[in-house]
Parts: sequence; C-alpha cells; structure tokens
Amino acid sequence: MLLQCGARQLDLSTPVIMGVLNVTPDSFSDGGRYLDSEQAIARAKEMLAEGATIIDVGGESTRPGAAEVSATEELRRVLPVIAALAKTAAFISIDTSKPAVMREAVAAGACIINDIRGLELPGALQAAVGTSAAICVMHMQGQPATMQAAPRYQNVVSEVRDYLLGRVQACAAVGIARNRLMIDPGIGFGKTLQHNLALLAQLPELATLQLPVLIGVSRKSVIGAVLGRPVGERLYGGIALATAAVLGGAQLIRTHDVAATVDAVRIAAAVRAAGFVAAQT
Ligand code: 8Y7
Repeated sequence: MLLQCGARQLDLSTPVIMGVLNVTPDSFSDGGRYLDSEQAIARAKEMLAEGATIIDVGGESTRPGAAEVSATEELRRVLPVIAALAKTAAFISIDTSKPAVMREAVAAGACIINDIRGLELPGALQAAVGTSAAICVMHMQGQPATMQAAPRYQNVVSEVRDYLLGRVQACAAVGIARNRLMIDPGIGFGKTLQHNLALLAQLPELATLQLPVLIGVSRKSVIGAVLGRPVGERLYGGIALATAAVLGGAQLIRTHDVAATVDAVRIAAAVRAAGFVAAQT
C-alpha cells in the first residue's frame, strides 16, 4: 500500500510511526517564540532519530477548554518548524482544520494534512484538493470543548465507519484521489471508554473501507480509565494499545512516545506478517 504525499510516496507495507509535535505555548516551557520553535525542532529531530517517519506539527490545542487560535497565530507557530523540518527526510504532517493553514503549511513543506474535523470547516475540502498532500480524515462526535460530556451512539463502529465513508466520498467528489487518503476513528474524540474499546476491538471493520488506518492512542484517557493512571504514567498502556491497533490492521500509529512505540509496532507487525504467511501455507 502506497500513500501519495505530494510528490513523494509513503510505503505502508510495514506500519509507520507519526510522532506528535505540539507547537503550542503550553507544550514547551515558557520561552519566547524563537525558543519554542528551536525546542520543537530539536524534539522533532529526536523523534526522527528514534524511528518516526512522519512528524505531525500542530499549533492549535484541541484540549477541552483550550482557547481558540487564529490562523495567523497558528501559522506563526508552525511555519518556522515546518521550514526547518523540510530540510530533513521527514514526511511533515500539518495538524489543522483551517484551510489557510493547510495551504501555507503545504507550501512550506508539509505533505500530509491531519484534520480532526474531517475537512468539515468551510473551504477545507477545496483547500485540501488544491494541495497534492495526503489527507487523514478523522471522526469526532461534537466539538473538542464539549465532546466528552455525553457521547452517544447506537452502534459506534458502524456509525464511525459510515461517517468516514461519507467524508471519503466528499473528498472524491471534489477530486481528491483515493491514494491520498487515510482514515482514523478518532480515539477519545467524543467517545466513552466502551466506545473507544469497541472501535479498537473492531478495527478490521474500518479496514473494509480499503484505506490505510491511522490510530492515535498515546497518553489518552482510555488508558487512564482502564489502568487508573495519570497522563504521565500511561506509556506501557499506550504501547499495549498501539500493539493491539497494529494487530487489528492499522498502518499508521500516531504517538508522543516514539522510541518505545517503534519497537512494539515492529514486533506486532512481524507477528501480523507471519499470520498472513501461515494463512497461505
Ligand atoms: C489524534 C489526532 C490528536 C488522533 C489524529 C492527543 C491531533 C489529542 N489525537 N489526530 N490529534 N488522530 N489523526 O491526545 O487520535 O494527541 S490530539
């Protein structure tokens, strides 16, 4: 499976790690803008050395209660980091929902658009089609500030799959080629513990859409809910969920904890590949 990312192709025949790079004032100490960029770039290089293939650069916090950020401010945060990373071998992903940020980030060197709002903001589909970047469409119920208040589904797996299919069709309708798309059930985005676990348990249902599946679980509340651990103590739980995701068919894993996740995912992929061989012999 090859993902078309601008002029480059990303080989997904073995799982790929996307390292999380938040460039928000609260994500790196309290330094000035220059210091924030320098620290973010250093962290990205560390993740690349640890085995990340993609760096997901985000300038908007989607944490519940986080303040809204203008496109201008988002660009001020992410552009220096993207420009620096464009000189490395990294596939650069821009974590945004804003059309203007998509366009400028791709012009600066990003080749993947990661939109937690599934290209639903006005102008987002049109902005995305005009870039030749790959696109991750993610499912979210509600809006970040309130999505965890009362998530409700009749059948979470089929509703998430139907939503993603609808967005894939919307992408096709504006002319985005299928080999540019990946899908993501959005673990933790408007979902209870049981919803999250059901989605992870039934990932093969999403794979029926015949598109690469991206999963982000590191440090999330699903781990906290099962283990009763605060965010700083969720590494092992995150490793277990990343492993489960790969065994369920995920091709891309988004994580804060690159080194540990790379090893876990390589092991899971080796087991998965042996299963395919066994099935054929
Ligand atoms: C995800 C994501 C976040 C995810 C995709 C966090 C931006 C919350 N989570 N993007 N973004 N998938 N595609 O805990 O699961 O990292 S932010």
